[in-house]
Amino acid sequence: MADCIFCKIVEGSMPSEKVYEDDAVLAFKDIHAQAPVHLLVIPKRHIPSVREIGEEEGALMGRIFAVINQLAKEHGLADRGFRIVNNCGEEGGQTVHHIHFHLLGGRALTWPPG
Ligand code: D5M
Repeated sequence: MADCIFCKIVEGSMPSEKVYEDDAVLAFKDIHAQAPVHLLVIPKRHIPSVREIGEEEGALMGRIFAVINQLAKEHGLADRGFRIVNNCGEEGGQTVHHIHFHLLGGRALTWPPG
């Protein structure tokens, strides 16, 4: 999508600090890090939110979670624990409308969220 900043990151027309890439999935550092490790894992294909996820996206979602698991291990989070966050829609706090999963860790995270 032309006006989507994450599509621009996928295309390479907007810079990012990439930490993982394959044919379908990209991961990069969140520009407003909320924890020592704060990565965003996205499908390269533009999907606006979880509301557009169906059975057909099962393999893609499996790949995304396998990538999250790999990144958690690589960043020393597997033993310590970590959090995966998806914000969906206006009241869910979603600000970028290209589905993304936050991987947060490296400190003790509090609950509940605001
Ligand atoms: O989270 C959207 C997240 O995207 C938020 O934590 C900031 C991050 N963001 C926005 N623009 C960029 C760029 N250009 N690089 C890296 N990270 C970025 P949400 O769940 O939609 O609230």
